[in-house]
Amino acid sequence: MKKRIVALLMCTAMVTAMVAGCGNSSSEAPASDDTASTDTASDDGAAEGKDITECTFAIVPKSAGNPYNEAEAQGFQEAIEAAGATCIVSYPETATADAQITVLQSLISQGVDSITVAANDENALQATLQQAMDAGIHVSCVDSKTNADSREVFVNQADTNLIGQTLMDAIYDITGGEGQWAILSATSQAANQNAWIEAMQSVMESDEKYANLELVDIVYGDDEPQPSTEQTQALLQNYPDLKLICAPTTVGINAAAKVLQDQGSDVKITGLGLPSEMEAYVGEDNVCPYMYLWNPIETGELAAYTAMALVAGDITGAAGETFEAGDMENSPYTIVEASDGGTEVIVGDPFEFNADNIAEWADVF
Ligand code: RAM
Repeated sequence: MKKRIVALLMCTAMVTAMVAGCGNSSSEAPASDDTASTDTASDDGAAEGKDITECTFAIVPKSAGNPYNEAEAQGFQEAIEAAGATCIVSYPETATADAQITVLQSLISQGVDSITVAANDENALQATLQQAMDAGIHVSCVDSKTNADSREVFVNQADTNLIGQTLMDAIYDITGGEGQWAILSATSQAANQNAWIEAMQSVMESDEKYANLELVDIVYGDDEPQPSTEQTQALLQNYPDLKLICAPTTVGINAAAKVLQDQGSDVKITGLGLPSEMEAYVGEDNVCPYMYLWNPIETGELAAYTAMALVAGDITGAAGETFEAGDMENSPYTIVEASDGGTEVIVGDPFEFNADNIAEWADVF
């Protein structure tokens, strides 16, 4: 994980195979089963691409007002604009599928060339995203995926099972391997949090080592500070023997840490947090001994390179394909099979933030 996004030097020439212009509108785009589609894969498997400098790339984050989403959108926008293409950042009004559908419909009618979405629901966007793909718009996911039928590829911030294992190791370590703990999640429909929670649960069930840890509750703060605060207070009230809360959401961990610190509670918190929001709470003797995340700016950046590679026809989203991502640390990236039958590209590994490094990262994101 790099500390700063160095100037995005990707030149447009790197994205090859440019023939057709961009700006398909739904009215002029062929249906998906139309053999004349501009993006039909050729015999050798490569797609016929477009000149990305004439194309518009949209990103639809989960919600507005969440600094994590803003950092991700920032990375996306910087990479798209550095390549000479046009970027639209469209935040839904709330962290719901319905609000995202409204935004997606608008992007489809504007005739954008590519939509990258952080889905608020794994299945509820399917019909709308299918409509986008039928209109010749490339669809990919970042942060939180749709089902395999509603995307060409998913840009996953870190391997799902590795996140589950990493968080369980932290929970085991901080609790001393025994006692009650609870999860404070984002929305109940969030595909990314649900996948991480499932991964944590399977780690717990697969090893006797975790037998003395009791997961007493999973609550949802909707990725909003106030509900997350209230859910934390309720956990403390309902479970007097609680030892730890794990919040796999930057909004949740921040709200919970504040409650624990304000109450002088002995309950510890860990999970996924932004260093800029958690600096005051992280440290061995603090409410959050340590926590994890990745670089959300880089996640957005890789999502941009992925979308551009799809539109340029450099990739189709199939497992085994490789593409360049400017000066990103792990470039070139390879698309792999995802556990849901679709494909994904993984940005990197989760990174531990602790007393030793929190201050330097707090300035970055
Ligand atoms: C919150 C959001 C986002 C997630 C991070 C870790 O900001 O739910 O989707 O990836 O937490």
